[in-house]
Amino acid sequence: MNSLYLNAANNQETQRPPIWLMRQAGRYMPEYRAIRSKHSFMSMIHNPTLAAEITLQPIQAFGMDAAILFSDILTTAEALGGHLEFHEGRGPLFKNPIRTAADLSQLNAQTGKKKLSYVYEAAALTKQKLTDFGVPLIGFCGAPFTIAAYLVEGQSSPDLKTLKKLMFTEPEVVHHLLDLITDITIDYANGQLAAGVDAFQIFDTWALHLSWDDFKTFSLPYIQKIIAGLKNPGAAPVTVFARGSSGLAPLLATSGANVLSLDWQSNLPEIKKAYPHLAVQGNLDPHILYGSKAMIEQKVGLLLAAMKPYKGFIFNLGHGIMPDMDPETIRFLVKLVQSHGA
Ligand code: 1CP
Repeated sequence: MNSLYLNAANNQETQRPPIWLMRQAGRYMPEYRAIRSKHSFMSMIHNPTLAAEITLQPIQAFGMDAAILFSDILTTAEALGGHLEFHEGRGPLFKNPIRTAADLSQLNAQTGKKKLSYVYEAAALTKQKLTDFGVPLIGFCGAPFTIAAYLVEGQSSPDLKTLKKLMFTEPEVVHHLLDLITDITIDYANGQLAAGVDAFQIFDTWALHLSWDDFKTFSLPYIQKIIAGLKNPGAAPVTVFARGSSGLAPLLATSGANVLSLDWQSNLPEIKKAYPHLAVQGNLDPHILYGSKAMIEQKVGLLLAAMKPYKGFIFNLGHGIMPDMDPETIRFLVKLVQSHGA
């Protein structure tokens, strides 16, 4: 197996940095849109055969050094009892937002755990199909705070006002919700690892709204609990991603994760220097990919040069590929990084 990604994630020397890209399977690919035109997003993630096929699409087309399972972070929220729908152009929608102590009774972690086997089937099938390509498979989940944000807000929110009101009026309700999410997520992470994923990533996309203190109260302990709850610690490297990570990096470094996945505001070499025992992943601003080839070469060159002295670097974007990006640009980027040091 191509071990560049796993070696870098385990903070070992690699001949060149591995590259994979958040949202590498998705709407920017015509192959994805061809399947999507016939199925709803939810039916795609619930179908292990389609999920495996879509996971492989970017590997077949561009040859990234790792695959990430085609799924979504909201699977746990749905299994817990959230009535999840995706509406074209609007993103996720929960028809039963959780905003009071009474609402919590709609959620059940124990029955929820039994509803996620479709993801483990998708992971196992994908692993089988990946043998021909020889790249590792990354499994993932949402961090409890980010999942709570969707369950409380009921949809994507610019400021998490409803959740924040609840945090500062009835914190015990929020902690109860975070406990339920953490419980199901520990089971979920172990289920994916048992199905064969080689690495695991925790996405705390909405942590950027939290102050330092509130991240310590409402997010970090739950991420720590998930990582501490892995049955086979150290067997598969764990990455933690947060937006707003330049400020939160010192706290993320205490999460128990092996890899810090950082957004483009972070000074990657400085963070690597501060936490030499951890690997870092990131952190090209994805908008740069709208620029000319010369611009992309310049910006990628700067990042590669800045990280050259360090082991344990995984090239990625600071956030996901946008749906309107040109697949040829993605091909160009992957080749550019893979020819580095050759
Ligand atoms: O309409 C469509 O075809 C669906 C678009 C889509 C895709 C391709 C969604 C809906 N999710 C995904 C796949 C996905 N989501 C992956 C697959 C692997 C890969 O990266 O290739 C992963 C890892 C995610 C994770 C995810 N989902 C996050 C965390 C990472 C991030 O982008 O910050 C979040 C916040 C979600 C929620 C979600 N799912 C889909 C959308 C449009 C959203 C975001 C909505 C919002 O802004 O709140």
